[in-house]
Amino acid sequence: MPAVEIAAKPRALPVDFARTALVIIDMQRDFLEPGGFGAVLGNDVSLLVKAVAPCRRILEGARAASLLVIHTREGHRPDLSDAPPAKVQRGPVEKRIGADGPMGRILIRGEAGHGIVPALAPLLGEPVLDKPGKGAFYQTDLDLILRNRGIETLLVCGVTTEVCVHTTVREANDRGYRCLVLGDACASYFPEFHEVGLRMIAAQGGIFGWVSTTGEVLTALA
Ligand code: TIU
Repeated sequence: MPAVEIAAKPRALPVDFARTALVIIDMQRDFLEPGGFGAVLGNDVSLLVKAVAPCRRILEGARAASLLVIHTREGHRPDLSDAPPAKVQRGPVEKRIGADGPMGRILIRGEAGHGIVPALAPLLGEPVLDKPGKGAFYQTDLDLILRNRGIETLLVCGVTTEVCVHTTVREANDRGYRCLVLGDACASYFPEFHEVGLRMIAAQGGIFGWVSTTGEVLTALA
């Protein structure tokens, strides 16, 4: 498939969709629903819910175009053996990773809160990566999966913009992938961090990648 130009900041990006994957970061109930980890920390989760519909639109578009779709989830083993003590031992004991929350143990694999929100549920055959860190490359086989498929460009969306999306984009950029971040399909508990996070990606000639929208990508896919 020839390259198609997608309007983006700081400039349009030519994309070969045959070598492009959609990566949806951590759209988990723990972050998005009342009673999850994010809400327990005192965050307004409605700020994140705004990203669900754009994520759904780009997910449907990617599936229709047979793009590789990858879902990630942040979380840990029930025995916390993969959770660094420095990550666990923060904040009040009752709000830490592994503590009991309204949707099961916080950020523990297999618990209800760890699951992806129903609107974005993975289909059979779509890789779901469980990651112990903020970045999707750290201690996962994401790079191997992408290289085996000849992927060179990532469409990235999910939550939160300045934490797991940013960390993943920085990791991907250093590994040679072009990252096109879909700004409207990302969100943060801190709107100002979301805005500045997107600006940071596109600054300095696109220091970490490109920033666009679901609408621009869907137009290019059509
Ligand atoms: N997925 C992700 O961003 N994990 C976080 O912990 N984000 C926060 O903003 N806390």
